[in-house]
Amino acid sequence: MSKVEVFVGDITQLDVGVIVNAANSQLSGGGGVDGAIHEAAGYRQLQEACAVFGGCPTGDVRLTPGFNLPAKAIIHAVGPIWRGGEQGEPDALRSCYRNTMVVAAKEGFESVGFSAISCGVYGYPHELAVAIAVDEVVLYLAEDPTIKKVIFCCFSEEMADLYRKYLKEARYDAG
Ligand code: AR6
Repeated sequence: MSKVEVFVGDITQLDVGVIVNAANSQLSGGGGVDGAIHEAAGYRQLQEACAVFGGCPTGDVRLTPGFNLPAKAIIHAVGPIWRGGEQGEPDALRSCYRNTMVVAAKEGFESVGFSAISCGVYGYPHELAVAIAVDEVVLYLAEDPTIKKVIFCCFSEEMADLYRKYLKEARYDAG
């Protein structure tokens, strides 16, 4: 069975096939995890790779190399900005996770490290976001054996506990 883990720390340190950035729709870089990934990957080369796409719609993802990161590649996922929950935010967030898993599997990556998409400045309520993340990833893993390991990377123990709670409910034991 594929393994799902919870890691507390900096996503730029993860030695995995692909890490998932919480990007904006211009793919223009920014603060938070996006800023940390740009800094660690190499700002200029990552921005050059992103510029080719001319942006990315909310809910969708784009793949670039990892450049100076230990991860081979980066999937830039554009999460929704929370506007109360009635503006399609759950579907858009779900689609970020689904599209990431589809692209990662198609590219043959066996390990994926997710950041908590939309859980920072985009303001998505943490518990609702984690429920979607876990549900969509567990659903995908049941369908497709390509991806052997998924790591939910968080910046706080509070977030890690939420992932552990939902993974337990989904009958996944996370470290
Ligand atoms: N490693 C792992 N997680 C991190 C790191 C890190 N180095 N840094 C922050 N987090 P956010 P969003 C966590 O705001 O809400 C950017 O400016 C953080 O604690 O980075 O999707 C983009 O350009 C939080 O739980 O992403 C967009 O404009 C999570 O990562 C906008 O922010 C996501 O927080 C996207 O906002």
